[in-house]
Amino acid sequence: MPKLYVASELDIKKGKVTDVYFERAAEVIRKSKLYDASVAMEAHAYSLPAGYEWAALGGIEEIAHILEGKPVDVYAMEEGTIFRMMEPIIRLEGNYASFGQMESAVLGILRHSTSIVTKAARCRLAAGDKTLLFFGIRCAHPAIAPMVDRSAFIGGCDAVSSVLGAEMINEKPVGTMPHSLIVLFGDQVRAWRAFDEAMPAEVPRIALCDTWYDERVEVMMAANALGKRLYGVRLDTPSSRRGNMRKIALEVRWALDMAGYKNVKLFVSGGIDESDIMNLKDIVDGFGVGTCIAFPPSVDIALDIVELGDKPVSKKGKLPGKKQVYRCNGLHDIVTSHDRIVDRCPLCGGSVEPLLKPLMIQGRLVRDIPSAKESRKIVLEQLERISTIKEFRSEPYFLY
Ligand code: PCP
Repeated sequence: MPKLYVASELDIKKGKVTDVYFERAAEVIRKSKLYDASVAMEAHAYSLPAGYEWAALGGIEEIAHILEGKPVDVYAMEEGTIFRMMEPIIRLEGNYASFGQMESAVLGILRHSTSIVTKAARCRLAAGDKTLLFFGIRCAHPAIAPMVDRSAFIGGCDAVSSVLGAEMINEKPVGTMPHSLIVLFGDQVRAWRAFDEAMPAEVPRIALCDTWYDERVEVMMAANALGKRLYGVRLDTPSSRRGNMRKIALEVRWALDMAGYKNVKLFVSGGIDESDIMNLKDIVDGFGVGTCIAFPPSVDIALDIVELGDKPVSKKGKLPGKKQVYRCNGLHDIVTSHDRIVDRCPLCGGSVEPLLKPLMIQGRLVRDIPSAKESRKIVLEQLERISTIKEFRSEPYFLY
């Protein structure tokens, strides 16, 4: 019987999704009777992908879920928090034997979600106030599509196209129409009209205008066919025909405006990345983005022991000791020892707040898990502040 190669929630919670060396380490610990190895482990990214000065945290809700019930204390930044390289983003404390085997799953969740949240946030920053829709589940295995959707939404996409993904974050899915519908009708005007007749009023009429003819020609055909009911047009011009997408978009916009269709929105999709968003955002109203968010550069997060018993330790290349990160309103971050209280930002004198806060004590949640919408708001507020900072420091300030 064919099957899906996916792990169940139970497999993950039981620590079966692990590297074999963690299983072997657990066996050695058992046989050596190293039962009381109490540790603190911190997750951090000691470098970020090229061109990144920050990343945005994802995966905290899922990590809380898989660690629930284990004798472990967890301190974490809020999901959606923008962080810099070398900052601890989450700390696990407890007996190594009780959670060490979860490292692969914890990092897998953190890295995958954070990489997507971060890329979506970069696209959001590039798009400014233009609409950013996530069309990316066709790039991901369906078993994890809702995670990909949720991360893209938290990062700042306005909506996701996926039915289940939207349902799981209490949002409405958003989309236009596929080329297959137009090809089935064999006539774009018949397809647009049929869509208009069949769909309830709340579904915006966004005509896909690139199937057979020149974009400008199809856009005017759609405007003439649907008139005032036409909400927008989408151009998904194949790469083989894209001499200059900016000029195509400009010409389409001009033609619509000239014909009295200033209100008709213009959306573009297909192979759109941050640079395309920057290049087109003054002309178009929105973007449908898939692959570049669903397959982002990987934010390399590691989990390291920083305290053994009550002694600071670490492997070389990492800073030993439990840490805290304080942030001021100017988005300066101060990394210091976890037990040092910092009241003021040493860089600007502003008041500061600790970012690592208790999430679980002995496997029990001690704070509310924000909704995807709330985490998204956290991202957007920080992006707003980032956009006003002239020179963003990519490293935190270290206060020993
Ligand atoms: C668009 C495009 C990609 C989707 C959106 C995301 O789909 O061709 O498949 O783009 P990206 O991953 O390149 O960013 P549609 O035009 O709806 O696809 P179809 O031709 O299947 O109708």
